[in-house]
Amino acid sequence: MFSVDRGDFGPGFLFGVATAAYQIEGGQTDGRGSSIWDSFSATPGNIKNGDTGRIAVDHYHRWPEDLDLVRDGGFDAYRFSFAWPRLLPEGTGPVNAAGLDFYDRLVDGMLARGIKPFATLYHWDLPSPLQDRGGWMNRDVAGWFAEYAAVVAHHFGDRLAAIATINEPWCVAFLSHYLGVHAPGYRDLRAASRAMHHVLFAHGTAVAALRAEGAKNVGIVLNLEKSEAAGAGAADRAAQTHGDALFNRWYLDGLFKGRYPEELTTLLAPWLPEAFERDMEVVSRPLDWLGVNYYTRALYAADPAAPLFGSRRVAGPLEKSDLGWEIYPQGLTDLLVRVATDYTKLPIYITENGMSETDDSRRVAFYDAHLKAVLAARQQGADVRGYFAWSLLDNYEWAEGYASRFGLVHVDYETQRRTPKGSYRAFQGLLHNTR
Ligand code: IFM
Repeated sequence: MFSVDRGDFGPGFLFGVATAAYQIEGGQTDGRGSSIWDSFSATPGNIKNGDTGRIAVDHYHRWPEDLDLVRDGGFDAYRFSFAWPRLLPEGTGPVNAAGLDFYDRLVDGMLARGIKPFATLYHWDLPSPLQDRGGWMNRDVAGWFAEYAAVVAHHFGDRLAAIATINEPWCVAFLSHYLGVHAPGYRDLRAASRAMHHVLFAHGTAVAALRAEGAKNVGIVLNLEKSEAAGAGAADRAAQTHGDALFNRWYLDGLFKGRYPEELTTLLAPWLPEAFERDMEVVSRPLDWLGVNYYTRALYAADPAAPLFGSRRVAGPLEKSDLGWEIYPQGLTDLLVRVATDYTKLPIYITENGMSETDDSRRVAFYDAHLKAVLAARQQGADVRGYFAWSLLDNYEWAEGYASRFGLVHVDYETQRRTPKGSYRAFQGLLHNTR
């Protein structure tokens, strides 16, 4: 049970749940092409227990039951992603009719249940043929992505409540091309620098392609962290500034100020694409909304031996999720107020917030505290219009495989049986106002 009331959020505030295609669909049939996650997860050593998304939670076949859960939970909206390789198996060119059919059924299934579809175009499953051509390192990705965006907008646009271009560009670029933790698993500064720019250039290019097809309510989803200095000294404060630039400001400044933080353009100068400045008008095309995914804070300490800026993330003292992420609701309030004050007056949606945990009573407490943090941010002027819990179901947590459970609904991976947890019931109570 939560301590907040639905009425506290005012009329029109949307509550939803979120998922992503590769993490739940499975269904690698019916003409779906290969994605970078198929080969990355098939490569020994990349993923805990060697888990893959080949079957995932079989949402491809079980979507009616899953949408019933969204409806019965009382949620207004469902955030899902289209799988690019299901729609365009080669990444560009021929469209897979069975893929269109699947998403027709899914989107119509939401509408039939009174659920607003919040779509994401790219939640990390790049078609493998495009990776063969350099993927996010190749500037041409902007054109490939715009072609795919236009297909989606043309076919589904009038049925979608909102469209986000990219989910978590930091992960697409840095986590995947510098830290090597996600597909395609590069550990290369030039690869990362190029991906950091191309992901935002592709976003801006797709915004125009979406609008040209009549799409409304176009946005992007950023993962933001509350960055703080580990100690009070100047060196740790500088470390925090650099960490914040890499994680938050590259994306916020690029999108809303049309320039990247100078400390990064200087540091990455040898590796960034030539004349990237010319693209900044495209990168910063006006949007209709901003999505914020929030999980934790980052604590930075100075360490001359640390790569790039001599800035290292260190473990903090706060209570943690089972992934070791500190639980810090105040950080969500602070971030939202910062975004609204320093960057944009656009409507903000919390597009993801949640906790990997097997003890569900801790998850209920997590959500309760973060819902209060959203209310506090609204009171301080942040125009937050909705909140999506991550995630509807336990699912494929990327490099963590199936070991990590974020769901409001438990999934038995042997039988695919779905069982609502207490956290699902807590949302149900809030949204049906029955607590
Ligand atoms: O599961 C992921 C999701 O795909 C993107 N945002 C963070 C979640 C939890 O790690």
